Amino acid sequence: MNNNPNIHIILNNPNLVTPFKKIGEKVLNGERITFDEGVLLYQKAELSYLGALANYIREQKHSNYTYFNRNFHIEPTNLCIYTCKFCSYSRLIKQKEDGWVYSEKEMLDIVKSYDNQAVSEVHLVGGVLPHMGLEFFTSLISKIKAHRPELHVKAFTPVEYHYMCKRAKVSYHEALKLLKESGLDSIPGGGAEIFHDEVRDIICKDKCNAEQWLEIHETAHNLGIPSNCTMLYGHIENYEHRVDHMERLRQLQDRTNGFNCFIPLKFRNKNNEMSHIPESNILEDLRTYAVARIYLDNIPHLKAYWPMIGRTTTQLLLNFGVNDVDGTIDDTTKIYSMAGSEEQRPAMSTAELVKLIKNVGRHPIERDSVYNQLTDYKEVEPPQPKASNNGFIELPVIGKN
Ligand code: V47
Ligand code: SF4
Repeated sequence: MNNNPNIHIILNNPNLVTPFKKIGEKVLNGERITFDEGVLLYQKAELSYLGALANYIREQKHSNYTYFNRNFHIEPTNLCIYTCKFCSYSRLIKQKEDGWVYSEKEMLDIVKSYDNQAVSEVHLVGGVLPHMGLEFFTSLISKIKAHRPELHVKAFTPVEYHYMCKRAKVSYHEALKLLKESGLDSIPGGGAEIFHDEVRDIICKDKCNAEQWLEIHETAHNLGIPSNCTMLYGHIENYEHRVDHMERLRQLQDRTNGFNCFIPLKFRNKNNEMSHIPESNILEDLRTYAVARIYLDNIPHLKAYWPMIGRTTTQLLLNFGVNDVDGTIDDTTKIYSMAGSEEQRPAMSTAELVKLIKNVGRHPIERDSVYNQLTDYKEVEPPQPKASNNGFIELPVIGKN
């Protein structure tokens, strides 16, 4: 089912100017657009045109399917030695009273608290602290796997990997090999922000740089560890910076084919050092996702992280290239506050998420972490949530790396 105006109607519009006709033809022919064309799309393309192109690509690649998985998050700590200006979640070491640092046992207890739930993935990521190094995390991951071998461990970002390698005086290859042997299955997309130095030097100067981020993902891909990638947009960056960011990801993907999905992350401005910067509006959000779908022709999936972007925008984005809406869980105990999130209650059960997807005419599929289909919810009734806390469901957290 195609929810957008037919791409041919858009492309046959006599008012469509030559560069956009050419880009449209490239998309129809499965050809790649250039850097300049990416920038032009951001600057000048009509939203309906972008939506038609992005939706065409989405449906060519994934038909009407919309994926989600059942996962939970663990953050070892919200203290961090780094000082990214956009980070509204972690606390500086000097503000320790607001922070937490979990022990290995506490984190294993969190894993065990999901023993009776049909979750398929744990997403493990947090701030960077000196004592949480390579040894600490290899031990933690191997104990998680010993307890629940089939649970997919998606863990850490190049920010943490770079720091732990430096401290342990080992290469990226050695560390990732060791972590893989301990049970690491994949790497989430965080820490990418905006690669270009003009932006990175201002918003997150002290953590791993673009080259290190890309090298760590390339090393992981070469070891058979798949990963995701992100872009933090809507702050001080311009369109050239965004396309440069996607260009670097596209080039790496050409070499390794190791990225599963791209996740544009809308900058939220509450409780951080960039609060004076207004947030992007919804039109800019739709535009950003659509251009990403068109530009990143070699990355299979485009994900909307619904707890941050919001439910309604997520539904709209399903017509602007998005085919994945991240995770859900059906039972929980606590709610984190997530400064600046669109959602007052950023948590959804499987049943709610299935409904959200079906309400905009899409076909919900529960997937595992590497996009194998687990359950087709077109006909199947989703499980009803076990409301352990007045119906509230634990929300995934953001702001790490
Ligand atoms: O790298 C931090 C972002 C990222 C803010 O791979 C912010 O499946 C908006 O990468 N406003 C971490 N964004 C989260 C992340 C992620 C999330 C969900 C799924 C996956 C995946 C990855 O969060 C950080 C940073 O770019 N972030 N602060 C903020 N104020
Ligand atoms: Fe630390 Fe990550 Fe926050 Fe930066 S974004 S301060 S690396 S937790």
